[in-house]
Amino acid sequence: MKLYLAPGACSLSEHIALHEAGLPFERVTVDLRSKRTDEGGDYSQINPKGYVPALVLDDGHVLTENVAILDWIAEQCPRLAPQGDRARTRLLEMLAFISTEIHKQFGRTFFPTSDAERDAAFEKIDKRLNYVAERLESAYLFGPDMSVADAYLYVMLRWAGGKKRALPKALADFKARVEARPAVQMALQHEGLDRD
Ligand SMILES: N[C@@H](CCC(=O)N[C@@H](CS)C(=O)NCC(=O)O)C(=O)O
Repeated sequence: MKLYLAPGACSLSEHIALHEAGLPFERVTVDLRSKRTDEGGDYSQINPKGYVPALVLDDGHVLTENVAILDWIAEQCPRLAPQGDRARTRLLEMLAFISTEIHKQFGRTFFPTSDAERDAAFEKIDKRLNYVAERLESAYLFGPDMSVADAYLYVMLRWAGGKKRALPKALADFKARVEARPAVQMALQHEGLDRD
């Protein structure tokens, strides 16, 4: 299995989740501007969408989209999925929320066409992170155990930190808790982010 990633990008979620799952995989780094991989290949041939992440399975199938890949990893390693009634639906609900309501807004802060657009995006991000903070009752999103959704949320909080956004205490504590995990440290180290 090969994970195509860019350091610090949303693909860090899958990188963390794969380490948490203990699944064997190779990392391939993609230069998002040139679309070349560190193996010397053309990434557009792997994922014609041109963005990371992509996960190439051992049978050659290519998985794309954070929601789908994280859900697939949780299927391989059920302890990274929530348990109980409607667990799969709850997981997809949270992954979709992070993807479409938080991740996408960050895109507008990285490449804003105006200050007003950037400010509007931060306003939405802050509101949505407050919503997550309020529903975080336990150590992780779905209780005392880490799930793939926590890996995705962690990456969003890392980005918020990079943008010097103040986090609600519950999320600042959550970020520190996730960051302390050996799998997360390993992923950060492999992406050269452990000294950030
Ligand atoms: N819908 C995609 C979006 C992925 C995405 O936004 N990837 C960014 C990095 S965080 C990227 O590769 N951007 C480069 C590009 O779009 O060319 C998903 O959820 O997987």
